[in-house]
Amino acid sequence: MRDAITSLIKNYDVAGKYFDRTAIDSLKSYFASGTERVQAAATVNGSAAAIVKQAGLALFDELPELIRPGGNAYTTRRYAACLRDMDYYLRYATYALVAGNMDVLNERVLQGLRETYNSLGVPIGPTVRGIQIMKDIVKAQVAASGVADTGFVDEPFDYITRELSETDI
Ligand SMILES: CCC1=C(C)/C(=C/C2=NC(=C\c3[nH]c(/C=C4\NC(=O)[C@H](C)[C@H]4CC)c(C)c3CCC(=O)O)/C(CCC(=O)O)=C2C)NC1=O
Repeated sequence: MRDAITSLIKNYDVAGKYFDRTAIDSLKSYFASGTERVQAAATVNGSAAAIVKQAGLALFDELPELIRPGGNAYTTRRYAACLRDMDYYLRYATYALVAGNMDVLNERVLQGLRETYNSLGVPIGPTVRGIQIMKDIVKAQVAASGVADTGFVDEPFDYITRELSETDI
């Protein structure tokens, strides 16, 4: 599992090079954005359960067929599995935000996920929609906590979306 710094060091070490201008700029931006990334994680940590619940309600409101007979989230067990998956995405998104690197998502979340979903009939489109709804809720909360530019919050949610759907968003 890598973060912004270890991945940079790895790349430069492989080439046997000192940090150049590009590396220094990316280190500067990683440290400059550090406080805001930690603030975003703290905001999510304080209200993760509520974020997942709110996103789930919004998703099922938008796509009620998911929780009707025949829907993939129909039955208490599958409804709970769906919300649990949303919670995984949220938690790992905060790790990736703090790391400033998406590696943790590849390693812990995305490996084999499409295949699992396909074999269980978990629909990708609605899952991705749920992830995007969570992104919007998180961004609003992070903004409310005083972070002026919440653009960086998009990255892990969009990354999961892209990797899961393998299509442009
Ligand atoms: C930490 C990394 C990690 C991830 C990401 C993960 C996902 C994951 N979700 C699963 C199931 C599931 N995932 C869903 C999710 C949904 N169904 C819908 O209709 C919605 C669109 C969506 C919620 C947004 C459902 C309903 C199941 C149960 C499917 C079944 O058993 O029939 C399964 C199959 C095993 C199980 O039920 O626990 C896995 C492995 N597991 C992991 O360890």
